[in-house]
Amino acid sequence: MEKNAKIFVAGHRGMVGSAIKRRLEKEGYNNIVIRTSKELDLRDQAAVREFFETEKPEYVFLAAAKVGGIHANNTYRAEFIYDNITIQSNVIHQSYLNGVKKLVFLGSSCIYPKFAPQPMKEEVLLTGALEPTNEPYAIAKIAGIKMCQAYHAQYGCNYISLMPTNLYGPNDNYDLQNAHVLPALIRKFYEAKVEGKPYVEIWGTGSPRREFLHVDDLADAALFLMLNYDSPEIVNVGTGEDLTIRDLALLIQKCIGYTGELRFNTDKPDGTPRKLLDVSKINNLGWKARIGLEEGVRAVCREYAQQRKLSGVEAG
Ligand code: GFB
Repeated sequence: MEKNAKIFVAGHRGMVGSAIKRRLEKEGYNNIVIRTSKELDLRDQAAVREFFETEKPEYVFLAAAKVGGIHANNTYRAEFIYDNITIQSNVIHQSYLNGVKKLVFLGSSCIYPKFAPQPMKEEVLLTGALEPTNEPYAIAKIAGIKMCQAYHAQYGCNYISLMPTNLYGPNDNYDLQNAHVLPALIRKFYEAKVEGKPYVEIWGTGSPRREFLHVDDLADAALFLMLNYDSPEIVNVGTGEDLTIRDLALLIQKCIGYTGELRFNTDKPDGTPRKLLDVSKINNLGWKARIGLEEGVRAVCREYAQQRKLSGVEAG
């Protein structure tokens, strides 16, 4: 990929797309094409066709998607399947028709069966039933993987798929209902501290285990694979380490400096009991995550506090 190659980062305003764009710019790529969703609705087949025919990008990072935490996935089930299938179908098909040299598709660790053996190897895909709360999203992502593989098999397209674990970092969504657990808890602890609330509500039992990867590491992996990996077989991207939601809450509590109580609301769903990726494949290719969870969470807490324009919430 030449430094002046035309690269389309789809979803550049989201957490993943913005991290990929930052990473590309840092490496000196100087011909990045972007469109806001207002300028180009990726669900609109005709608009996507016109965009590809006009712009003719050479490389594509497909980071545009409808995403959210356990509540959003479970509530907006139709939007999660429709938006994601439509966006990825339009972008992948137009990439093929317009001679894109290589495309990176972003999946998710929720594509694997709910009770897959841990840590989850790439081979466990489609060996069991999915977690019901995010089945529509997972089915859409599985369709994206299969589409990339089908276009490789029939047309020889170099479209690769990576499966990130749960992500966090700059430009995350902090909506209390629809966010993922890590940003939601940062906000809850932050507001509880500022408002002097005696407790913070944590959804579920606190016992599910999750793995968290900083989005800058994911962007690094996406570029690494764009440059070094040419197979339609999926690749996991994670740290290889997980922790319970309770321990994540304790870490965030410490970073925010909140001294109140943690209360677990077991009326809320736990979701998958454990979701840890086996990352030996990407490690053997020569890539490893670099940002430790505590370091990453401290940075995000600090950034969140700054954004709220309030001082005094220094990490630690
Ligand atoms: O991050 P999260 O929403 O998604 O929730 P998943 C992870 C765990 O944290 C669940 C608990 O056990 C939640 O019950 N949790 C505790 C909370 N407090 C909170 C809170 O305030 N907000 C949220 N959101 N959770 C998603 C999938 O699953 O993971 C998506 O739905 C996607 O499809 C994403 O794959 C990465 O890890 O359970």
